[in-house]
Amino acid sequence: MCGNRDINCETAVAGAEALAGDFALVGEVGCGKTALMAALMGGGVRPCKTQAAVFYPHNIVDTPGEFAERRAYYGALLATIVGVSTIVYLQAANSRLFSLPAGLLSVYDGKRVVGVVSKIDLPDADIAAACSVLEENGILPPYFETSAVSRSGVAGLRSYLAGLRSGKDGQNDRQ
Ligand SMILES: Nc1nc2c(ncn2[C@@H]2O[C@H](COP(=O)(O)OP(=O)(O)O)[C@@H](O)[C@H]2O)c(=O)[nH]1
Ligand SMILES: [Mg+2]
Repeated sequence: MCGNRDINCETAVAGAEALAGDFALVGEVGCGKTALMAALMGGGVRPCKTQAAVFYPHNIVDTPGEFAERRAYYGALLATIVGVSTIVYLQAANSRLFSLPAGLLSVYDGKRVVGVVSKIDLPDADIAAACSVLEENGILPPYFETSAVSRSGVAGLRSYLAGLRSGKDGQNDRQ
């Protein structure tokens, strides 16, 4: 049992066990973190307003967009990501804004930062522009392009993250 009505714990725990991740999803409010988490988990998570960091088994963490967007929450963001080895940063395909000050994701040495362009199904998606935003802000390519709606790119990201856990480093090591 868990107290969050938006999470079906059995399904989410099974999804987390399969992924066995050790990563945190980070990005601006509404960029699709929780929807992507649900897609990665194979269900069990209802996309809804994320009010606090949500911790799943195996150190898989969904963060609220406010952690990235508001200076007052940077401490909370840093305290949350200190325990994970991989930060998955989402840039919505229809957004040109980068939600963090330069360098915040590299405060800790040795963390892998993976760039994801989310919501690629949107009619106003500009994937090339979103990739440029990531690169301009120090997140190195290659990037995963995903849609939680069409599920495009989700399996590739899932197997990359699962590969990190088993020490295979996925298809691309972005350390
Ligand atoms: N079209 C589209 N909508 C998405 C996608 N991912 C999330 N959304 C929608 O965007 C809104 C915010 O998603 P959410 O996952 O809660 O964003 P978060 O604040 O980053 O956790 C919701 O209405 C989702 O249904 C996507 O890949 N494609
Ligand atoms: Mg959320």
